[in-house]
Amino acid sequence: MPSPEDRRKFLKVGSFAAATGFVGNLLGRDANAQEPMQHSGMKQHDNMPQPIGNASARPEIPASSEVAAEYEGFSRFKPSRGLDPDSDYYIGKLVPGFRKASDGPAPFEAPDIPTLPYKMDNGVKVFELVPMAVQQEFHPGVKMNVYGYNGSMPGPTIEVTQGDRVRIVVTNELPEDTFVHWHGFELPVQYDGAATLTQNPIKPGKTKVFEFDIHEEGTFFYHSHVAMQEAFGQVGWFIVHPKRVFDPPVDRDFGLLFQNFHIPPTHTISDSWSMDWNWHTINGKSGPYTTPLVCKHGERVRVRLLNFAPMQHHPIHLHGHTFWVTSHEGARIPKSAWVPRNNELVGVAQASSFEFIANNPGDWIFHCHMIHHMMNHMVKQVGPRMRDDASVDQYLANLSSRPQVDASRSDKFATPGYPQKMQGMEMSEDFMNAIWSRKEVRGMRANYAMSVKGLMTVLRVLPDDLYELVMNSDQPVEKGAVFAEIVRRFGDPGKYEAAPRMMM
Ligand SMILES: [Cu+2]
Repeated sequence: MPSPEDRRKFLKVGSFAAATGFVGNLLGRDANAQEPMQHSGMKQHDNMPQPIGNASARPEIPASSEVAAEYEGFSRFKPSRGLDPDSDYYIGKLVPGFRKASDGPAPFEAPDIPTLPYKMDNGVKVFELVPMAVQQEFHPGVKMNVYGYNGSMPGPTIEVTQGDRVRIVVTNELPEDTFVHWHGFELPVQYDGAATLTQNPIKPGKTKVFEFDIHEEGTFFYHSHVAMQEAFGQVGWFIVHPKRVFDPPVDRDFGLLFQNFHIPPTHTISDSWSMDWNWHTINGKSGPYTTPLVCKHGERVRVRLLNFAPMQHHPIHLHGHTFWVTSHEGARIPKSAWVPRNNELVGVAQASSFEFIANNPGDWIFHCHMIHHMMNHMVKQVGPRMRDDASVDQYLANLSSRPQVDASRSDKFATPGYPQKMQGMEMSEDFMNAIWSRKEVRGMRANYAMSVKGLMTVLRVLPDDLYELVMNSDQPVEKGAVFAEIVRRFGDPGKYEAAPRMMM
């Protein structure tokens, strides 16, 4: 048994090798593009990008708004708790958004998922839903063959209001039978879509019409009621806004739909038989291709989370904020039973809503906390490497030429864990261009994509002027500039850490 001192040395050497190997891999094409790695204790704020915007760190309530900045010790503009756990305003519990209830519900926004259009027919909202095979780009250039609806995986969002009557015309374009279940609705039994218990299968090329009244409100979803089709991705949001907007109203209503797949290396088709899951998607994308949720400083935000993993629960964690769990599935929880959390376990086929005041500016990671879910395409690549750095091709034709087996640990693989050297993780120029092509990521730290992986996304809380810059302007924004500006206004600029520079 090595001494603690030896173990520390072992880990230190291993992790340093891992870190430099990782960065070196990523930047391999142009080593000069990277500045020397900075280490703590060094003066770094010289690298701070130029100031952008000129607002102070003291945001003001818009003149037209009737809301306040402070509520019994809780501030909508800075991290704070409020004084009394029994107060309506403790951790921002009932602190209103800027949006008035009379403006109706905030629009539902699930990044990367389209909304299903409808037509009115004599007071009925008519939707056309087409179960079909879909090619879905989990990562830039990484296209997987999955099942979805109307060309999308997850399927497009059905969005209605409590009290609506809906007609959903389902035409099956899959090569096999399907069923569609309207998850959570209290509807007449023959429309429930439970395989053969309540209806006959919808055959390939055939159409079935579902029609029912919706008296509930909340977060629902539709999905295939064939287990293997569920594991292939057949699910979509079915959002029902309440007839009377809830008090306090929210400014943002985001949706994050979590899924898992098992797709072996070199395959594009999920193994729905698997007990293990190596690809993880949020709204059909894997981190860092997941699109950040962007809101304004001081807003009241709702995030609806749906876990549609086939087998695995997700402890979902948001940094920098405490949220209230305000609903589960199709029901608002009475306010007296709301629970404040920063990590909430969302079980398979469960939907939970989180509400909070975005009072802490910055780029906050929003992720599943299970370590195998914080990584895409987990495949075994750790431990002793039998033939280190040798390509199989070199000796496949002539096995007698194969390299010597070396079962000892080499320096490179000294750290007992992953991701170590991130072997096999491709971050080509095209990949990085696609990552940075989205407006939602503008001004984030240059190497953010190295740490937002698998079931991870980002909540960006931006002061008004930076929100406008990122989301609504064409002005070029240097990588890291928005982050630096937030540190400058709200943080500790003297301790600013510049990210290693990258060409992309
Ligand atoms: Cu998870």
